[in-house]
Amino acid sequence: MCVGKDPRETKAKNNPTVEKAALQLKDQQKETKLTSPDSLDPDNNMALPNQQTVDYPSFKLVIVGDGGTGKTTFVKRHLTGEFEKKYEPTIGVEVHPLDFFTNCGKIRFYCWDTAGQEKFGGLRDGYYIHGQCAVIMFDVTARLTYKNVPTWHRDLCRVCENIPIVLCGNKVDVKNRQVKAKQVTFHRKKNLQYYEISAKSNYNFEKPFLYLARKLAGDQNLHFVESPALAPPEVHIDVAEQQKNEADLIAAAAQPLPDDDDDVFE
Ligand SMILES: Nc1nc2c(ncn2[C@@H]2O[C@H](COP(=O)(O)OP(=O)(O)OP(=O)(O)O)[C@@H](O)[C@H]2O)c(=O)[nH]1
Ligand SMILES: [Mg+2]
Repeated sequence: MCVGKDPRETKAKNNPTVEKAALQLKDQQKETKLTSPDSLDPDNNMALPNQQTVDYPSFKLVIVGDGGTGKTTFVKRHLTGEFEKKYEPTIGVEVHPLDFFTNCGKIRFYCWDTAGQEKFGGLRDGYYIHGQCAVIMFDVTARLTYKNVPTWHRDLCRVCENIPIVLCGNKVDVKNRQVKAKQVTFHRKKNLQYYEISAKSNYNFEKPFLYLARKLAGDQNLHFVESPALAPPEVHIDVAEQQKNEADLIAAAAQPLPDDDDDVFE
């Protein structure tokens, strides 16, 4: 459920523009049956007006999360082959088309890379309108960015109901992480997919896109037939360490959810 106690929610609920857009989205989603690759709608482009549109299925992917968690870096691995060492906060939103080749044909994600920092947030809710899938990113080396995940999720779901969402814990290449794999439980409460990723080492880069493509196509067997051209890894991940993290995640999934009232993280 996406209803929360965040004060911003009340503000947006009273905002007729956002409300209207959300209703329109609901209608649109009812009409568009994304149940099989055949029904992927090639005209359903979510590019900016001055952006090239394409004659293969394309989807608006909204990427949110605190400032500095690595959203822009993640998107740019695919796009430019460059890793941004210097942190330059995104202002408002940047839209990047990312193409993937699947056994069902080509698919494009228009990645709406939003600004995490409050002061650069711009239209925020407005950027979410007509979002068809989403990535919520946090930084495993910064506890606060995980604590803020529920707020990002609530804000997003207020505008985009029932879209597939992937939670990504980025920067798993860093040795002393603050958010351990087994402490990540939010996705289980809200039925999201979770991946540990490292934009810097390309670790699991494709996983979020593959998950979303499968959901949107309604085909669990969809797979990528070509790897996207990525920049060479900047660092190499400690494979043994990460295998342990993945094992911890699986073990944690078998445990009952912590009995905290929605989203408290110590
Ligand atoms: N170690 C490590 N650093 C990373 C990784 N991904 C991003 N960074 C660094 O994190 C910093 C922030 O990255 P950005 O991609 O600009 O963060 P953002 O989420 O787009 O930030 P906003 O635009 O403010 O919302 C940069 O200095 C990146 O070099 C990663 O996987 N590992
Ligand atoms: Mg950015």
